Amino acid sequence: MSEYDFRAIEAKWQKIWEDEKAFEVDNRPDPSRPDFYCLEMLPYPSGRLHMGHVRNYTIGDALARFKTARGFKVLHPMGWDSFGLPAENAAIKRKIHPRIWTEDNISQMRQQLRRMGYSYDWRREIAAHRPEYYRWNQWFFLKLLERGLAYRANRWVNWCNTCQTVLANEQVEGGVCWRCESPVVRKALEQWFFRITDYAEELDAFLPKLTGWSDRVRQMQKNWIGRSEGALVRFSVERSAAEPLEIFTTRLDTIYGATFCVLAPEHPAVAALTAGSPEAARVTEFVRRMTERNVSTLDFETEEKEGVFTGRHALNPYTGERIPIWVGNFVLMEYGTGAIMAVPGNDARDHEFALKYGLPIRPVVRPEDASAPPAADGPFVEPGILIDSGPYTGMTSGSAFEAMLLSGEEKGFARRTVHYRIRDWGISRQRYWGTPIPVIHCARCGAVPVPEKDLPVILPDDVEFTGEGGSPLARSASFTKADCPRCGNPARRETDTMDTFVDSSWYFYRYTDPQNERAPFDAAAARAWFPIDQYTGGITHAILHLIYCRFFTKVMRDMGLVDLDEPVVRLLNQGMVLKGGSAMSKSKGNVVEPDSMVERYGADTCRLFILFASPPERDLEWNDQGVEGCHRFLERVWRLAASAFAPSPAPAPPAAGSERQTALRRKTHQTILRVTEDLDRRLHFNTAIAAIMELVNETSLFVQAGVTSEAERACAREALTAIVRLLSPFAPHFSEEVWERLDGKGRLLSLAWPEADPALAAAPQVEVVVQINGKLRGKVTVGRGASEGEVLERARGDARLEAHLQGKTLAKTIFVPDRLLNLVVRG
Ligand code: ANZ
Ligand code: ZN
Repeated sequence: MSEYDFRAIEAKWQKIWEDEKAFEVDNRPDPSRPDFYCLEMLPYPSGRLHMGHVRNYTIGDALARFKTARGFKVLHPMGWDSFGLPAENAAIKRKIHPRIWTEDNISQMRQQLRRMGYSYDWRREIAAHRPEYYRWNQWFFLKLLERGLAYRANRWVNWCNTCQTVLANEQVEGGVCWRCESPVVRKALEQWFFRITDYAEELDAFLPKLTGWSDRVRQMQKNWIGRSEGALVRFSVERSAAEPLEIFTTRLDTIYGATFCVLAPEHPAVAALTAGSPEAARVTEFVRRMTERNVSTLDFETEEKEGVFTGRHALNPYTGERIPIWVGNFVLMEYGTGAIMAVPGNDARDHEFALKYGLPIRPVVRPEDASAPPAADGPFVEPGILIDSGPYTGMTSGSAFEAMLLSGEEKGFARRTVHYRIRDWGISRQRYWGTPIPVIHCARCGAVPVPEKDLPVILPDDVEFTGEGGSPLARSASFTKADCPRCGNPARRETDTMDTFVDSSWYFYRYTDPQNERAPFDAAAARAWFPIDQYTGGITHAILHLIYCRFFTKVMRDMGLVDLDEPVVRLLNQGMVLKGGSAMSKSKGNVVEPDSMVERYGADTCRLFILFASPPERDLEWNDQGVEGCHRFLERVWRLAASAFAPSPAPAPPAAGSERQTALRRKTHQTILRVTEDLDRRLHFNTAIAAIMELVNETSLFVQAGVTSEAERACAREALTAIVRLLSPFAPHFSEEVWERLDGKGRLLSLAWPEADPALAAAPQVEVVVQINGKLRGKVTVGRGASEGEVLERARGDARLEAHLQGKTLAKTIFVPDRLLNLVVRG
């Protein structure tokens, strides 16, 4: 008997799959095979596959293989999210060009993925850093510009003076630059934005339709979009011809309690309000201090509230009351109108501010339940019943809001509005390793888009990576020198590159038509595969990546490129891989390298363990004994199969066999049913694998007890073939090898999924005697092992038995499983 030589077996099958182009699919619709788009989030090519990747891709691969066996035509592609900072840092540290570093990493990781036996159609591979790909990012940028969805504006960024560069929030660690540790400052920069806010309403409204997404992710997106219904109210400024101040509130019902107004430090009215007044110097100083404060430590919820009085007053349009106007750090210019009315009697932040500066506090809403004890600390902030609110006193918050709005609308100082917390998407990065934004700045014509025929704008090679002095692109003469496409005068090329989230917002469309040179993809190709039936990836992308994807799809729909509203039907966010209770990480020193696992146990063992150890959405604790156990399990199946390796034609199992034969056949067919259901409905790989393990146990016992007759051999073989076929999505090399040895010909891959015979799977029936007060009254037929409750229910459903029970109360039951139910009744 040969050993389970996983090294030879895995290499052999990987070569065969490659030679036979086993996973290549075309785009032609096939009426006999429905299509299934199985997608996993593409990795950043760091150079090394980690267990998180392995988990993500094993889940996707098991599903892709299962669906293929179930008769679907499956698209299962892979690519590289290959732009981004690490390549640039490597260039600075090791003096390797980012492209070379990236390409090396890609070939290493592609090799690692192949070793795992994943069923990708590698002809469809894409990589974001290649001009064939990123030219289409540039093309999309031009289209968004045409549609008014891309624009340039001045915005605050995190800036490091030493490195002369913009830092992402993650690059600011404790208020200092992650690289040089000098303090991070705020700086206003001209940057490019995508107007995702135009789609805020739709992005929010479609969330309930994403029924194949978890509630958790939908809630995270909902919070991020942050829809709030409220009102805009105009407060005129006392002794001023200037425009009234417009404030945004979600609690118009509290307006009788507004005792002051607060403007954001950046509010454009601040300067005019204070000009020439004695407060001007203090206010200017405060505004300067606030706008320069360190953004990274800015957390508006916890930051100590600070402000200054402007010296001016506003008039409450509902009450005519005169209230002071302040400037405060807890009001954000980016939200609402950048101005609020403060109701310290009913709002926590306003309350804190009023206490600090001795401003009046006047509650105007009380709890509906008047007997409820007053809140011990702070104001009552919930909706309730109005007090001290003129004609609105006594109304509920809800009806007061509506009544006040109506009156304000009639008089022209209030209107209904909806605000969204989501901000436009800032896509500018002052970096080299990204898609160049296709714009040329001309002294005469301004920012001029690069004409479509001149795409791609290619990243230049003559750059130096020092890590200092801003973007390396800005120092490349060959790159920055350009003629204005409009007037032909010498001009300067834009040196910002795009956020890498742009690359990943539409890559899955490119997989459907990866070589297209005339368009990002052909509409018919996308139509053949979309929407994505299953998308698997980490929860860390629950917000940004998945919102940007949805936004891009909606824009593409409005451009007429695709005809769907949402790209992803079912979303699975797999849990993390932990060791010793915490996520595997270099700093924790608890990393298990996929390569060493594959070396030691083989890819199939690794895959099996990962799927078996935990349901996909949960975190998975790495466990060496568990891996060992999965390996022994495969060895056990191998030995079991080896006893039947002689490739003789499998005899048909007998129609009616001995009890022992029937029991094994039942288990076989039950397992097929169970595994199929677990994978079809819920992606419960772990319970599916557990069921296969049980079948292996029963089959071993059956074989150990001796297989002597042809009929017994047939039953054992039926069980064994089921085991091998059911295991194939999880341990594909192993299964193919065993199958080849059992069958002598053919590929498991080209075989349909096994079908269970429901009659064979059904539990055998037994007759249970039903007595009432000790007298035999009838019999019911139930599945063997039926519970007392099931038998009783069946008895009640029998008209003759029920006649004996009617109007009586059941005092006691005596139940002997599979035999007898005695009912003691009274009355
Ligand atoms: C008066 C009021 C009374 C408010 C009350 C709340 C409670 P959401 O629900 O998150 O949208 N606000 C408006 N613009 C702001 C800004 N730019 N910076 C900081 N706060 C701002 O929050 C809306 C509420 O947040 C608004 O309703 C406003 O305070 C404040 F008992 O107005 B409210
Ligand atoms: Zn020009």
